[in-house]
Amino acid sequence: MKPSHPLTPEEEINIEIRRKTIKAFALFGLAGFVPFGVWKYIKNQPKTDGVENPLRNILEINCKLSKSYFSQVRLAPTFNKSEAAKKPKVNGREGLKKPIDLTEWSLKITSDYKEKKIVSLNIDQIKSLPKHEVIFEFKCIEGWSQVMHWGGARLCDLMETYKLGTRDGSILNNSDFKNLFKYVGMETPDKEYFVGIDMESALHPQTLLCYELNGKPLSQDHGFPLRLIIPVKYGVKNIKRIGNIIFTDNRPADYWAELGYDYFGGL
Ligand SMILES: Nc1nc2c(c(=O)[nH]1)N[C@H]1C(S)=C(S)[C@@H](COP(=O)(O)O)O[C@H]1N2
Ligand SMILES: [Mo]
Repeated sequence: MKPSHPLTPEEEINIEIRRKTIKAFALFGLAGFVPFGVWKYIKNQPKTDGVENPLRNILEINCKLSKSYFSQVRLAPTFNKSEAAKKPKVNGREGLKKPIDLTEWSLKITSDYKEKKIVSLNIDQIKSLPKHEVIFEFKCIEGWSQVMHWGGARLCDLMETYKLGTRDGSILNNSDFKNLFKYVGMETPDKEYFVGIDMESALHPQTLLCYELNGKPLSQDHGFPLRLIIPVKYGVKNIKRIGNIIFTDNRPADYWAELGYDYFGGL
C-alpha cells in the first residue's frame, strides 16, 4: 500500500515496526495471526522524544558509516551488568576443536572484487578501535536465552577505519549505499563453521567483534580470540573464533541455513 503523501517520520516508524514485527512472526510461521496486536504492543511502549523506544535515534551513535546508513535504528533491548549471567552457557563447538593461541591467529579480511584486497589484522589492531559493550538477551534457536555482557569493537568502525565493505575500496560517502557489498561472510580458521550476514545487520551499531565476556578476555569455548556478537540475530549467527571475513555480493555459505534454518536468522 503506497500512501499518496510523503510519509511523516512517525508514519515511517510505524511502517518499519509493522514490517519488522511481521518478519519476526513469519519466522515462526505465525504471520497473519498475531502481528497487529504485537505491533500495537510495541507501539504503546514508552517513547523518547516521540520515538518508540525500540527505535532510537541514530544520533547517539558515532560510527559515521552506520550513522549515515540508518536514519532510525531499532536497538535490541539492553540490561544492567548485574543482570548478566555469572556462568554463561557454552553452546556449539564447530570450528573450535583444538585450542588456538595468538601466535597462530590473525584476522584475514578479503573484499570480493577483481583485485582482491586482503587486510590482515592482529588482536591489538582490533583492540585499538573504540571499545563498546552490549548487555542483551542472547537467544538460541534451540529455545534457551540468557542475558550476556560482551565487549569489543563495532564492525562498522572496523569497516570505516580500514575502508572495507565498499566495492571500490572507498570510504562510504553519505548517500552512495549502492557502493556497499550486499553481504559479509565469516568463518573459523579451519572453515568448519561459517555464517553469512546481510550488510544492513553488519552495519548495525550493536554488531560487535568481541574479545571480552563479562569484562574478561574470551575463553576458548566462547570464541577466543575474536567472535561476532550480533544482537539482531539468533545465536547461530554469532560465530565464535573468526578467522576470515569476506565482503561480497554472492550470498556466503551459512552453516545452519544449509541445514534448513532461515538464512537471515533475525529476531
Ligand atoms: N565457531 C562456532 N561458533 C558458533 C557455534 C559453533 O558451533 N561454532 N554455535 C553458535 C550457536 S548455535 C550459539 S547458540 C552460540 C553460543 O555462544 P556461546 O557458546 O558463547 O554461548 O554460538 C554460535 N557460534
Ligand atoms: Mo544456538
